[in-house]
Order: sequence, then C-alpha cells, then structure tokens
Amino acid sequence: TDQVAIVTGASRGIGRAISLLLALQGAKVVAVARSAEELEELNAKTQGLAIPADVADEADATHVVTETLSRFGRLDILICNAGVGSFGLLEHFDAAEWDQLFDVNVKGTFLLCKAVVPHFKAQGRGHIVGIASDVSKRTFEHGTAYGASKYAQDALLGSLRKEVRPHGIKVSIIYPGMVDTYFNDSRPGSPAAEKTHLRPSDVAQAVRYVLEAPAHVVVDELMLHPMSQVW
Ligand code: NJP
Repeated sequence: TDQVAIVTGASRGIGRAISLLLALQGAKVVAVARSAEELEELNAKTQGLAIPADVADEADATHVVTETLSRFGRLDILICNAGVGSFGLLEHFDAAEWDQLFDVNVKGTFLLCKAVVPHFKAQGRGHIVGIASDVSKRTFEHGTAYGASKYAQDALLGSLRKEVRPHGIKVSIIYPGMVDTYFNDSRPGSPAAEKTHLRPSDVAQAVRYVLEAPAHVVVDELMLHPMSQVW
C-alpha cells in the first residue's frame, strides 16, 4: 500500500520491528524517537522519513505531524509505541522517574494523538494503534509507577476511541506480555529469552493484523503472550 504511518519509539525494540514490517509491506514509515543515529540506520532500510523527536514535548509532537504531511501529503496510521519502564517498591521509587514514565507513556501518547486527530477527522478516516501492556489490565508488585502509567495510557486510548469512532477513525490497543527488547535496560537476544519472551516481530505481526482488518471491522483489543507466561 502507499499508506503513511508514524511509528513512535522506532529506534529499537518493538517500534523498530513494526517499522521494518510496515515498510516491507509498502507503507511509508515515519520513524520517531530521540536517537537520531539509530533512526537514520533504520531509515536506510525503510526508505521513509526519520524524525528525531521527544514524544513528551508538544512542539516536537506537532512537528512530527506537520513534517509528515509536508513530505508525503498524507497520513493514515499512528502507532503510539514509545514507552519506558522502571520498577521497584513504591517507597523507594524516585519521584523524577515517576514523572518520566508518565511523560513518555501517557503524555507522549496524548500529544501524538492530539496532533493527528484533527487531520484524521478532516479526512474522515485514520487508524491509531497503541502499544499498551498486559499490565494495563492487571496489577503487580513493583509496578505501581509503570502499571499506573500503562493503565492511564489504556484509559486515554479507550476514551479517545469513543470520541473518534463517529468520525470513521479506528483505535486499536495491543496488550503484549514480556517482549525481548531493550526495555528497562535489558539486553535482547539471550538464548533464554526465546522461551520466556515474545519477539518484537511477534508484536509487529499483531500490528499488521489489526491494520489489515477490512474497513468495516475494527480490532479494539488484542492481547498476546509467550507460551511460558500465563496471564
Ligand atoms: O522498549 P525499548 P520496547 N520520545 O526500550 C523510545 C511496551 N511494552 O520496544 O528515544 C520518543 O526497546 C525509545 O527511543 P529513544 C512498552 O511499554 C513492552 O519494549 O531513541 N521516543 C525506543 O525506541 C512501550 O510502550 C514490554 O530512546 C522515546 C523505544 O521508545 C513499548 O512496548 C511489555 C522516548 C523503547 O524501546 C515499546 O517498548 C509490554 C521519548 N521521550 C509492553 N522515550 C516488554 N518489552 O516486555 C523512549 O507489556 N522512547
């Protein structure tokens, strides 16, 4: 297809895998993250557009959308994937780290959606896909901050779904379990992770599935886990 998709958090992990798969399918991918070098390396493969940006910054978020429209003249898909994770007991959790989680996971989703929705409304269609988490729907120890941020992101996207559905805009939310990425300072690619984690490409396939639904169908929610993880 000649569709244009913005993917946030495209410099590594899940966002990078989504970008590669969408580009392989013919989409023009606008890759967004703070790491300019990694984005350029990706863009050499995807032949789209790399825009270094902080999703938690409103001017950056607006710039991503205006730049996309001026380069390609269209915008069809927003993938809200950028996210950070850190974990710990509440009483030891750093307040600045709390702010960082909410800035990226919640405000970043808000700002990108805010920037694309007027455009999607004007054209009477568009597809927003949020990468939430299985912990958007359950609580766990050491997850007060991260879990709260992913519940909030989920609530944001669920509310937005109701606001935009009458305008022909789809909102799909994907809830992965453990994924083998750089998340929470981990190193992907260990042999053990093959059994315990999803691969970024597994989540990318889930994104592909929701995007390929016919015009009259919307996949509202999709949860996936590695076989070793029982939800
Ligand atoms: O993590 P990682 P994942 N502005 O660390 C970017 C969710 N999830 O792929 O800015 C713009 O490999 C960062 O780029 P950079 C999770 O909550 C994961 O696993 O250059 N971009 C990088 O590209 C998150 O929503 C698991 O540092 C910003 C990317 O985000 C999504 O999956 C389980 C940014 C993070 O790549 C992708 O995370 C689950 C900013 N301010 C949900 N800050 C899991 N891995 O187990 C960060 O349920 N990024």
